Amino acid sequence: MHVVANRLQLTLAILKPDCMACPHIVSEIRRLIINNGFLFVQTKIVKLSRPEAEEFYQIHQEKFFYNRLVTFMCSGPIGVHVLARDDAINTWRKLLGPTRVLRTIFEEPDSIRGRFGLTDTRNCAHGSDSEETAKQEINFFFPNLNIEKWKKEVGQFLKENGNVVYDEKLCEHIPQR
Ligand code: IDP
Ligand code: MG
Repeated sequence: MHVVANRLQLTLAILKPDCMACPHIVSEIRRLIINNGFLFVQTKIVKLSRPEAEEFYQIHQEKFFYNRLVTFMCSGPIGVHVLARDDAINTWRKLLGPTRVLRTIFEEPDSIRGRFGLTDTRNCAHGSDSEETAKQEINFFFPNLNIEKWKKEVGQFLKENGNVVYDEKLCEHIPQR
């Protein structure tokens, strides 16, 4: 496992209800995340209430797709992951591929959305789009995670060649202190 300790960045990834309904797709995406050098910092599987989904996507409340997006996002369990890597935000969005699946399946067929997305709304997974939104989104799901403290402590630990082990059951990398 190689992680660039001094440029760690955190992002929020969500495996959406369409994806979570297919265990083999969940496994494949988790494998891709690990093979692309990310650490799973925190994981939880939750089902959002409608008000929670509305709050998470409030930035889109004026968009034509808002209602169907919120309905979809609270239709079943979602897998929520805080991921860490150097350049985590852009790297995860690049792996995901563009938002609109019906174009992405032609333009970036090897991306996650290209391979597994169903429609423009049911597009398999989410990724934060900036440091600012990553912070807000991580805080939305994991209010007790102190991002700066985590980066400092785990960054230092990794720089000193500290080892992390992936716990498949928890879907988290655990520092071996
Ligand atoms: P992103 O997820 O790639 O950041 P956003 O523009 O932030 O894309 O949109 C949030 C989510 O809203 C998308 O992931 C998708 O589920 C849904 N969405 C975005 N644009 C459309 C659209 O044109 N039609 C239907 N659903 C859309
Ligand atoms: Mg977005």
